[in-house]
Amino acid sequence: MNSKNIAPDIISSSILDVDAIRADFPILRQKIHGKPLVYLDNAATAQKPEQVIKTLDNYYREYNANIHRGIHTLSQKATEAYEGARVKVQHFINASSIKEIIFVRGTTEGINLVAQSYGRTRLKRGDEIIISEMEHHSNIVPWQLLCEQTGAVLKVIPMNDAGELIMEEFEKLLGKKTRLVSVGHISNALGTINPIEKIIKMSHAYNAVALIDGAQAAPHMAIDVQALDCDFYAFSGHKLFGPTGIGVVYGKQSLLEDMPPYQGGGDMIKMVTLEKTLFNDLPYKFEAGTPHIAGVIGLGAAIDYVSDIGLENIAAYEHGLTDYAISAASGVTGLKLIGTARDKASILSFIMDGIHPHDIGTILDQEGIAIRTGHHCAMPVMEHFHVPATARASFAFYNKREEVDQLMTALEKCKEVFK
Ligand code: 7TS
Repeated sequence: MNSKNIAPDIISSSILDVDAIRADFPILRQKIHGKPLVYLDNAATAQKPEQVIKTLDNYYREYNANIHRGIHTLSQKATEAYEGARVKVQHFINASSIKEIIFVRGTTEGINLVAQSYGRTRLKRGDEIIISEMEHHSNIVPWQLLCEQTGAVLKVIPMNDAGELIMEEFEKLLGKKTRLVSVGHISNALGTINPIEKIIKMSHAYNAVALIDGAQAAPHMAIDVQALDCDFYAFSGHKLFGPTGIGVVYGKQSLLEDMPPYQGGGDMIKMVTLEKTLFNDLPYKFEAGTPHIAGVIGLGAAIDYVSDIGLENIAAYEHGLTDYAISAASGVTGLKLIGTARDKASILSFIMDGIHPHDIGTILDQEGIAIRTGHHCAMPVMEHFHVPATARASFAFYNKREEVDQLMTALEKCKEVFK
């Protein structure tokens, strides 16, 4: 089919066979308060396809065993599956080696690992760390803790009222003392896609390392850590249609080699005497104790699932869906979008005249529609826009335009209730 003559929104709505995709997600078949579930809280956590659920079930039924230590068949099978998932992650983000893929609990633990292992040994009093005004708390608090521990100073890139980073201000913050820059790829509270290529380049020009919080990006766009040239990249499995309690922090091998372990325990050692320990090689040096084996294997299955659909297709489809939702929301009088960046992904944060976001959430729930309301663990964003909370609808590739329409109808109903 020659797509050149077809309107872009028709192309984007037909990129994916969404009905077939939805059939893979058993949870989406249920009713809430007698209405079909409309799940629009994907930025908090995404639903799991049958392929992931079956992989977890199969692991526990067929080859549950501890890894890296057993000579028996089950342990070898579990180890193979666990390390196989590491290779899947490596390809998924195009890392140059499996040594650069560290399994952690999630984005939060990934950032804390870098703050404590890299930051605590490298930073000293007066050094500067730069984050942005739109960060999730998990990309703020670990740096505040590090500053308290080392005497380093935290600087913040401000944003404009559209929810875009002010790059001229970032340029001004960079200097000889900048050691580390840590920014979100996509804001969970606003949906802004940040110009991270530029941010990474500018950071490197000042010899600072750059960490990217990819929690909201990994489910929505293809990530290539080598092309980005970021030093660290963290994301969570549960937002990527995988299990909770598992995530990844990527780090450049040259940096990870020189970093001390984050935690001590089994599996991260080569040899222990009561006087001294010889640490294991990468990536095991950073994976102390029995890891979330099922989680890692399930994450591998989730990566297979999204890779089969294709991240480019997902991004194009969701782009169309987000544009459709933004345009539909503009037809709801009294609704104000929070976050109107030109480059925006899958998230619609909003407030409504005279209705508290929590009331919106409650009424929508009665209609079977799940959204999140609150500060979204990004209180500085709320402060910027002088609101205590927003209502937030966040989309995944299994969401349809009909669901956006249902959301808008339910918002009109909210207005009726509070008239
Ligand atoms: N960074 C961003 C940008 C996030 O959106 C989140 C979670 C995290 C870090 C932390 O991820 P975790 O998996 O370690 O918890 N964001 C959300 C949210 O928007 N609603 O619930 C969790």
